[in-house]
Amino acid sequence: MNLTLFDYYRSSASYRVRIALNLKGLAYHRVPINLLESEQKGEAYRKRNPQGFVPMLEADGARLTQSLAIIDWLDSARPDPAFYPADPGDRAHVLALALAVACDIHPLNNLRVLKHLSSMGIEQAGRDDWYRHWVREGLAGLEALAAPRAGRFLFGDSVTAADICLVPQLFNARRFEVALDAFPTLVRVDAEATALAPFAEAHPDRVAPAAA
Ligand SMILES: N[C@@H](CCC(=O)N[C@@H](CS)C(=O)NCC(=O)O)C(=O)O
Repeated sequence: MNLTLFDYYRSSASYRVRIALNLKGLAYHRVPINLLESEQKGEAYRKRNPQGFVPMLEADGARLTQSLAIIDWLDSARPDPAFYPADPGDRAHVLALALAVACDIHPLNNLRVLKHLSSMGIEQAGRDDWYRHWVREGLAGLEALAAPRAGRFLFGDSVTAADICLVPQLFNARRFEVALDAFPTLVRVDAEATALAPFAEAHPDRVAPAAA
């Protein structure tokens, strides 16, 4: 497979896809897109991804967007190790955990949202408060949903798509100094997962551009 990932080192949606590629043992070429310079909104990049977001994966010429769709495609193309349990009910639970991050937390705190708050005159302290509020509220829901069925990982003892979404979200939460004491299951699972090579090798510090 010829794989090219267009990403940004600190983008958590990109971080998810790097983890997923590593878990599948797939080699890929990275093309960094600088979000701070708005490269994702430029004409050249929008020709590849009209939504103007990272990540985007080119796979043998096909252009794949949306991190969870890319992760799902990877799981179909390379089923081992599976990102979802086989049982339909368990699968729905894991997908719900992943979506709790990808749909309920992440979009509220995206760069374009924070920039818009800024353009509405909301100062840094207000933007930080916004960020922390939605992360705390989202993580509280995720902790409550995950804890009863968590094992070594968010669901049972194997890595799933839920862990792939959790780790980048906690990286972001720490970056914005959100206290995580109230989320013991999430913090414990994050420590388990980040100790694994496919997660460690996808970490923003490992893929950061030299000058960052
Ligand atoms: N739902 C999309 C979200 C993609 C997304 O929001 N990416 C962010 C970086 S994490 C981005 O490109 N932001 C650019 C912007 O906000 O202008 C996914 O999961 O791939």
